This record gives sequence, C-alpha cells and structure tokens, in this order.
Amino acid sequence: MTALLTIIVLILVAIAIWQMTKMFELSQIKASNSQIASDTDNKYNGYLMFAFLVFLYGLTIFCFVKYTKVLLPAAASEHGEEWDLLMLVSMVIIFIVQTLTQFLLHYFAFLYRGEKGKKALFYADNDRLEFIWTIIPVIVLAGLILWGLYAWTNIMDFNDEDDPLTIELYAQQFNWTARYAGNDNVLGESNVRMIDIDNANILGMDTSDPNGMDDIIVKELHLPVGRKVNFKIRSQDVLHSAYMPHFRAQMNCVPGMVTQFSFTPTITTAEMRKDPDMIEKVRGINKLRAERAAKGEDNSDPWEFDYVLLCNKICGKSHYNMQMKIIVETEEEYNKWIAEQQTFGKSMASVQ
Ligand SMILES: [Cu+2]
Repeated sequence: MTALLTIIVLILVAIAIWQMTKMFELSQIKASNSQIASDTDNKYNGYLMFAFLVFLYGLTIFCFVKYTKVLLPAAASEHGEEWDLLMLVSMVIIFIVQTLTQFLLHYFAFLYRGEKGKKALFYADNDRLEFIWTIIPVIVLAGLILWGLYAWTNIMDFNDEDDPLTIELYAQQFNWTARYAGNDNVLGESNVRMIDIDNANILGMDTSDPNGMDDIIVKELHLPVGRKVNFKIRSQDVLHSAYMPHFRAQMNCVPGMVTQFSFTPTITTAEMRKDPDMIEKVRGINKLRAERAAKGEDNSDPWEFDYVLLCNKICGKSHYNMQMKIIVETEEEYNKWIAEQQTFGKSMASVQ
C-alpha cells in the first residue's frame, strides 16, 4: 500500500513539473517556438544515444562482475550437463546478437544525427543482404529449437530401464515428505482420503495393500550416486512444485494426480562440498552470516552446503521455507542409512 501511494505521489509530482515547464515555456514569448529540431537539438539527442550505449555496456559488465557468483554450481545430474550446455549456447548467441544490434542502433543514431545541409542516402533494397539476414537467424533458431526438443524428449523420458529407485515426493503446506518404495521397489497405493492422523498414516496409505508395507517414510532424502531415481510426485492440498536446482529438476505437484520426474545424481554431497566454486560460494555466504552474527541477528550460524528440495510455486505464507535436505552419498552409505529406517508396516504395528 505504501509503495502504491509513493508511486502515485511520484507520478503526480512528475505531472506537476511537466505542467509548470509548459507554463514557463508559454510565458517566454520571445523564444523560438518552432517545432522543427535544430542542429543543437539533433546533436544533443545524438550524444544522448551514444551515452545510452555506453551505459548499457557498462551495466552489462557490472552485472557480469557482480552477479556471476550467484549462478548455480555445476549440474549434479546426468541430464543437467546437457541442459546447462543448451542454456549456455542460447545465452552466448543472444549476448552476441544483442551486443552487435544495440551497437549498430545507438552508434548509428549518434553518427548520422541530423545536420543542416546533410542529406540521407535513399537506399531502396538489397536482395543479397536481406537473404543473409533472414537465412542466418533461420538456421540458428531451427538448430536451437531442434536441439531443445531433443533435450526435452530425453529429459522427460520416464521409464523403468536401468533399475531405477522409486521414490514418492509428497507435498503439503508447508513441508515435504519422501516415501521409498522399499525392497519390492513398488509404492503401495495411497489416497488423501485415507489419511489417518490418529494412526500416524500421514500420507493416506492403503493399509490393505501389501506393496506398501515395506515402504519407508522419511523427512530427509538420501540418494545413492550414479543410480537413476524415478520420482512420483503428489500434493495433498494446493499446487506445489518440486524444485531441485542443483540437479536441474523441477516438476509441478498437482492435487489429485501423480506427476513424474527422473534423474541420475552424479556428484555426492561430500564431493560437491570440495568443489572450488562451491567453497567460494560457502565462504561468501558465511561472510554475510558473520556480519549478521556481529549484529546479533537470526540465521547467523555458519552454513555448510547441502543439496535441497524446494517448493517453486507460491503456495501460501510459509512457502519460502518449504524445503527438504537431500544427501547424495555412496551406494554403501545409502544402504546403511536405508537399513536403519523403519518400514510403514512396522510403524503401523507399533501404533496399534
Ligand atoms: Cu509449496
């Protein structure tokens, strides 16, 4: 509300200044009131155009220097590398084209600014030139689109090849729960109508389905490195989105249906913590945290890197904090961890 009022006040002040300038102009009877731009006007505008070009390039360089460090680290999944490459190539092409065209636009406006006696050359058309600037974008865009479609088909291919691990991600306001399919690697049936809080059946699992008895419900996601994971994603209440930025993975969680995503993690948490890029990032964040600690503010404990599952749909007031820790570890570490977890069957037996 305050922001809106501030904007309205600023607009009104701008209108007032504009009107006052007009009144001032009208009162200057002797001054020239010609509507035709003079050499001085043209020169002024030409230099402004050139100054804007310098500003634009300055801003670009500033953003590169200041914000490159907030980009994500190297992709930690198999398909992530292809995704990153596609993104990089698209961005480099856009960057080159935009740098050239902005230069031509602004520099030519400056160079060929109007001057008395100077006449513009009338140049009707040039078939060869038009052919070149049509065919190059056609080839480049067709290449990018075909490559993009190919990558998309690869990434979204959901199948049971290569013995994938089946895990359910369950979203609710405002937390995540994960369910491993257990020894049979088949998730038991579930439905929000079967949720029974009194009996600790928080995911609405069908207690008569034998496939569900060995399922394991946890609040921390552990993934063995190099093993494909098939995620089946559900939501209890509203639209959420399962977002795992380090694995370049995101999929909507839609109430009433099961959505899917699949990837193979390639870098363990321990390895990622030793990545020079990551060490630099952690150092930067901990510097900020130390500053907070000095001021006695919250969230100031030293931070250690962990992969994370976030919600990427604004699903309510605590959306910002809807997250789950992901640990990518070796096969042995994973097997040890999963063996220590309780199955759904056992936890039900202990409640009753
Ligand atoms: Cu959410």
